Amino acid sequence: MCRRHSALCPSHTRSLLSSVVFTGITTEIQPDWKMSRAAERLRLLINHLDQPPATIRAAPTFAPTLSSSPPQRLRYTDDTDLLTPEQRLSYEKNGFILIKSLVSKEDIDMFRKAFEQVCRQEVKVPGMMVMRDVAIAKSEFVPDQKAVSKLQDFQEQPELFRYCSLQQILKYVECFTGPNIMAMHTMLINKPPDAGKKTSRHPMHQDLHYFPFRPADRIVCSWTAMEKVDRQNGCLVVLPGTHTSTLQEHDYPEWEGGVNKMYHGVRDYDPKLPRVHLEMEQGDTVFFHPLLIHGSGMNQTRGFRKAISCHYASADCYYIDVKGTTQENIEKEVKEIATRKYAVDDQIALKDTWAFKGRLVQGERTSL
Ligand SMILES: O=C(O)CCC(=O)C(=O)O
Repeated sequence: MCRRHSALCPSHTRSLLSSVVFTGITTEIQPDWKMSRAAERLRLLINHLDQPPATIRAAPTFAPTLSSSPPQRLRYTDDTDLLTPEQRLSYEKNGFILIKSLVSKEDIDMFRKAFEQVCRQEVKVPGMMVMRDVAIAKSEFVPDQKAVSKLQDFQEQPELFRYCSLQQILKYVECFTGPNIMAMHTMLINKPPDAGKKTSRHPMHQDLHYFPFRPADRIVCSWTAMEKVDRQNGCLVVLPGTHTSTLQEHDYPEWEGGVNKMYHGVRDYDPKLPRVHLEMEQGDTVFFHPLLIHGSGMNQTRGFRKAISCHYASADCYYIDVKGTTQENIEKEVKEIATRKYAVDDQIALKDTWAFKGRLVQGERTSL
């Protein structure tokens, strides 16, 4: 039986431990079943959490949820024998987890070279968007990477797309998505030195705003620092725990110096919420939930701050219609770009653009 669906699967601590710990039905355990050491540690840790356990119902996934299914504690992670109990609990609580030195310098050098080739316009990549910082694009035409703030949708560039298939990344992704994995959204972010207008900032947002597929808990972003990132060059900033909230309304922030295209921000969030600056070394990778509110600061250095990232979703996810939701504004914008750039029919729905660019990287393409 699969690791995710069944509350009966003895190897599935995500569901079984929950039933043990929170329903108190300890007699359900078969006497001959032995808890693994990791599971035992997890049980102890959960029992020692200082706050009272919030009852979280089994996330609606792909199989019909049994009405009698027990309340679940571990909602966001699967037991794949990779994450330690502490790591799982940290992701459950904070919505992100940082893994040191996950991608090698050699790989990063290759991604950098592929990026530079694109900037020199030596290759044309179908479907890829080459974006420019609003302040730099307006001021002058600068050839090469200085003009490029982001590559988006590089699934047809084999060297860059190799990032999305790295086994060491997928091993972690599987803990959040399960075994059938689609690479849905790819980016190489080349945050430029700020041109004095603060446009190199990325407003605080939830990535789910951009995605017409669910469930959110089966989506995860991996973001790898291609060089040292810190507060000076505009590292990621996250609001821990906000992944447990719902999708908020997003729009362009009213910034004096202008805002980059499609950089929507959460309209209202509590500015007093604790924030964490993720300072990282080259190759360090953070995995985070699509409802986690995050953004990045201004690049106050003279260098470019590079990161490569991919949003993965379980292939078992399903598309939703965003009509009548807070996501209508982004759908409108994406459709305008798609019709202008790729001459596609304006009847195209947001989900069609995603079905087109998603790529299977592990397992079976079951739904998306
Ligand atoms: O790399 C960054 O500066 C932020 C990227 C980000 O959050 C995004 O593009 O959604």
